[in-house]
Amino acid sequence: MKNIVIVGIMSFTGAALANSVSHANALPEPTVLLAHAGHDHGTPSHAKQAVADNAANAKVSSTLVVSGCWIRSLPLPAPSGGYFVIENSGSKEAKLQSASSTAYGMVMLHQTTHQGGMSRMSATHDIAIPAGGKLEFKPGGYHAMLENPANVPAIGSKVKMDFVFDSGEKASADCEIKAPNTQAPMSH
Ligand SMILES: [Cu+2]
Repeated sequence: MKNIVIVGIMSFTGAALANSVSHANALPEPTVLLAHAGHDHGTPSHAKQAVADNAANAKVSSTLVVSGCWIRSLPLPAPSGGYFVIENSGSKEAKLQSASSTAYGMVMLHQTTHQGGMSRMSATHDIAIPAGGKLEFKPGGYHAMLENPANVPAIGSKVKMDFVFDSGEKASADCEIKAPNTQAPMSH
């Protein structure tokens, strides 16, 4: 069967969007329509810098742990997807505010939703991880979208990602770069 792919048009503006090209064509899911929708807040460079500063200044959390991080690396100019599990062993709900990586110029938090046979991605933030619980970021759900690599990381290498939470704390993970056709690992 031939996948029908319609390239999403991002509605925000800015230098980062020179590459507002297809997210979709390398995803192995039987995508019918995959459009980038609902972006109303692009990340101007000063905001990006603020995110990086937040990560640099934040204290490492003792209760929030990110594990199993991997990145499905797609050929440029497509953005690559980042997937991981966040566990919160604390007694309070935590909200993930942003992610960043020194290897990529821009990292956004996205959510894929499915409705009426269509998949669409939208930018999101303040993603809640319940007290004593965990949240899996995976293809077809919440994920990070990584754009503008300084140098395209080699398959099999690892890049560090930082995650900043509403508590002002951060967690970091080493994320393995995987090939475009990598399927999501089986979840438990
Ligand atoms: Cu996305």
